[in-house]
Amino acid sequence: TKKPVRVAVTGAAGQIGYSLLFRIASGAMLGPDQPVILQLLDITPSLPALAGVVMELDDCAFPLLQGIVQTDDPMVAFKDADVALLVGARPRGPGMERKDLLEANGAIFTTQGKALNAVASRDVKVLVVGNPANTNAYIAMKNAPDLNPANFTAMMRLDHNRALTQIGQKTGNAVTDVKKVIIWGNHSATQYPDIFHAEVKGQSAAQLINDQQWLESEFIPTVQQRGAAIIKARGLSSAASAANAAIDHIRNWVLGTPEGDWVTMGVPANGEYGYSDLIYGYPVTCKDGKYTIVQGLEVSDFSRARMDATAKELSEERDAVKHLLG
Ligand code: NAX
Repeated sequence: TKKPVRVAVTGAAGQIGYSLLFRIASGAMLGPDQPVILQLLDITPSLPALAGVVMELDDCAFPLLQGIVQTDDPMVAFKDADVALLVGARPRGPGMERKDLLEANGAIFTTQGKALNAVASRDVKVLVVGNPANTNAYIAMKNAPDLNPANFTAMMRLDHNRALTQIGQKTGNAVTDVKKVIIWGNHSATQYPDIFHAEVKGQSAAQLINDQQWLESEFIPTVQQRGAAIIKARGLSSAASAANAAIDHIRNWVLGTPEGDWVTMGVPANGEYGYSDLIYGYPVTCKDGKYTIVQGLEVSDFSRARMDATAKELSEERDAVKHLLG
């Protein structure tokens, strides 16, 4: 039997946590033969609620779940962690400016980056879900100088999955027929969902759809604003779909992407497509537990303007948190 994988999850008592933990424990993330130990972190006032979630995990009697840690101390939660899902974050409160949100979350991700640096597995795979996800991942990465920066990623997969479904529905095809979409840049309303490399049943999606009006006035804004539409409809932010995207992100990173397709991950930019010193959404393929950015794709002027705009927002976020970097 395989050695258990230690999976740390922060914000474990929250909404996304409630959808995420049960699927990790069931084997949906790391495979049906991979035992796991859950190392759950939340803030002190949320520990009673976390205890309730742990009671429910116990009551599932998951065969793969070999242990559960509950704590309000990141040094305990991240101890020897192989995978760290950083979900917990400070939500934007009434009257809170973007700057205040960056500041409040900056403090959380500084502490968590330092704790990962001190106690996590040297190969820990980190996925930041808590918003602003890309900049939070950047802060954690900068506060973990002993870990490989490439192991810090931000979640763009929900946006990627949203785009797959929009294209499938528009063309009347199954989501499995749609491949190679890209969400460039930031997990925010400036993200650029790109269909120009996408394929539907092997055919160019852009040529098949051939509708610039739909692209600019429907597809791009629908994907960009989907989070807000869900809050409006549900009164709460996306949770089950966000948890599903986190599962997809880690599963592909660990177990690989299928031949002939790629996924979007927010990863450190080192000059690819002209961007650097940011956590930027790129198309990646994964093999043997490592991702590779897909290089050399042709970029039109239409795409470049949008890729630059989202990079500009990311560099402004980065500059606003410069004082928090290790
Ligand atoms: P909830 O407010 O339901 O849960 C957040 C949990 O985090 C709470 O239990 C809270 O006590 C905990 N928490 C707060 N500060 C913490 C800290 N310092 N250490 C550990 N735990 C802490 O939010 P939920 O709906 O679960 O969303 C979590 C985060 O995901 C939010 O920042 C949200 O904006 C973000 N999202 C990111 C998405 C993405 O695609 N990247 C999509 C969905 C979601 O909006």
